[in-house]
Amino acid sequence: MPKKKRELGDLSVDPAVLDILSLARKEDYETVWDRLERQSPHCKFGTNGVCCRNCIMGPCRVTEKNPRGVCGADAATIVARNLIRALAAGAAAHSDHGRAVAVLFNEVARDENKEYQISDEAKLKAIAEKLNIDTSQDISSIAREVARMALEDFGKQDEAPLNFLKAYAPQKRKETWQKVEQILFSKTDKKMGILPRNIDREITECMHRTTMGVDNQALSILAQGVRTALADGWGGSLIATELQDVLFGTPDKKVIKANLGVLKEDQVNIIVHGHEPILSEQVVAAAMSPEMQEKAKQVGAKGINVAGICCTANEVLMRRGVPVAGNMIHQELAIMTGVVEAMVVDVQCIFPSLGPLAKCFHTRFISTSDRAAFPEAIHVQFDEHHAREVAQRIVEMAIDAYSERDPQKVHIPKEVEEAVVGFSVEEIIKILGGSPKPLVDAILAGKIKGVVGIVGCNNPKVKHDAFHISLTRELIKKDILVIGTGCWAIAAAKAGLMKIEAQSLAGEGLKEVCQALDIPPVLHMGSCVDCSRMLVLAGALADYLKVDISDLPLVGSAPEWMTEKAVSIGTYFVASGVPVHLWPMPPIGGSEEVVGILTEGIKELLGGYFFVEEDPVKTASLMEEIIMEKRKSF
Ligand code: SF4
Ligand code: MSK
Repeated sequence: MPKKKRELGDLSVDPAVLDILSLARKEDYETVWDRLERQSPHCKFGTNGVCCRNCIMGPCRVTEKNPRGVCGADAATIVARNLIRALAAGAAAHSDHGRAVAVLFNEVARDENKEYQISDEAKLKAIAEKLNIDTSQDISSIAREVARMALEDFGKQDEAPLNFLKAYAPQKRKETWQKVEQILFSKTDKKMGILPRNIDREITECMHRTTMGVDNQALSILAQGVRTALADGWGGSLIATELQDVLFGTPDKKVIKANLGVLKEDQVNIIVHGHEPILSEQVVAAAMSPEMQEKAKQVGAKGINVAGICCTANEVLMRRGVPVAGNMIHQELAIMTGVVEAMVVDVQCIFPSLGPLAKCFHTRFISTSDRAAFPEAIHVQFDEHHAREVAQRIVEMAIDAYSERDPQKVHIPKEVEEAVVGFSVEEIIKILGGSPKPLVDAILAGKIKGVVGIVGCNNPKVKHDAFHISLTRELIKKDILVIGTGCWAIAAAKAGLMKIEAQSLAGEGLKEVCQALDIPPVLHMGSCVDCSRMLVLAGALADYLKVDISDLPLVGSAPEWMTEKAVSIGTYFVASGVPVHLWPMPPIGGSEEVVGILTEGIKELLGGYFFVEEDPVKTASLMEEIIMEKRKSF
């Protein structure tokens, strides 16, 4: 018997989503929620992390009755191995993004690529200073040296920690990491390094250690997971953010528009979706050129409208003020509006369902990366050396599609919200008058009790945006400043929580501070790789107060997480000393030992730890308790 579909109201809190979902049900367009229903109930072995496919003597599924795989691996080994394999994949995604930026930056520094340029010399010098590079040299020499040190972090073979981690992590935290390595060695007689040496090496070592018959002890496996996550947060992701700022500009405060209502009936609509601004910056520039705008007019459109989805949206809205059509779960729905001429994608969080769906419309679904192919996509190979030409070709394809639009299929939800975005660390410090002091003073005075950083995704298992919004509202009511990135940030923007008017939703203390600074109580800090901005901000506060990050009243959360990247993000925050909330429960329930290490044992060592809670209001209260406890010794 076919399963009964969930009520629409249970799927999302976003009226634009519900509007398109009722259209999808009427027209029988398949969505992510339909596929989730067909995949449910999910396999319990997978959900608990006790299914192992790491060799062909298996697959093995361990149970109480049958507690070991064919090779003898127990539940703790299998769960820990599965977890760090996911973490390694997430770190690889962020860091491969970082590498692409570093390689391009190196070419620009060497004058080998004229399609891009150094846009922010002040940021370049600030990075160089941190890396102890002589900033009295000419800009190209500084850039070449920064590029060398960034690329070295992906390839050096010595045992020293990453250049960028050494340059950016706060002093006390670096001491904590060294101490933890010594404690682990003295307790176990086994070297358990957690300071990353080379971004690629840590990811490779995760894969090596988790192959059959190598590392078979949960603590040892998880320590390598911590090292790999640190290689991502203070390495790959940080390099991506910092060098993107140099190439494309460091974000500053600006007002943008958010939700599906940003799509325009009388214009050529291009959606950029994925993650890397190397592509999207060029598409935006090409679309805005007078030549392309004129071409669009020749086919009867009033112009070209570029909007973003997912973290590509976050990249171009932070720097260019490009409107955002939605977060991860909007990707199929945007096509269903019938007005998207081109959906242009690169890597990460892109549903392979988009190709077949686009075929029901006039939409050109265009893939661009040699790392990512999709069924029924039109592939236009992106090439950084001919970036403008390729971007122009893509825009022309969108213009050509305009005349094929079927007016019968046009259905644009009216929802649009305004949001104030662009809060890079540099912009926050500028707003604070040049130093973290006013923020620290507000925290010390109790006007702001603490800060919560929220990250991550949408997951159709969780009512879309509901946890993000409810948790954020509860926190600001409690005088807790909320900062964050990724699809959470888009949820908050769509819900109006990033408007200046949202100050009225904050508690008295937070409201007063936000009014004085003319900022919303909820700050958009960028894309998922820009979680590194939150690490840098935490580090700046810790160094200013000469304390460790774990002493600060900070908490993290990934309330609707789904991707392996979130495993890495959550772990690098925990390893940097921040307690991190998660929902849904990660696939570790099959081992009490692993759960114990990640929720308890790790706290003694690193100060951060994970906790899981399903209810947003309860989560906010738990976070407040943690913050108030930290404030006692702050
Ligand atoms: Fe089974 Fe061990 Fe092979 Fe995993 S590594 S599939 S537990 S035999
Ligand atoms: S896009 S990683 S769903 S935040 Fe970065 Fe959104 Fe999560 Fe993808």
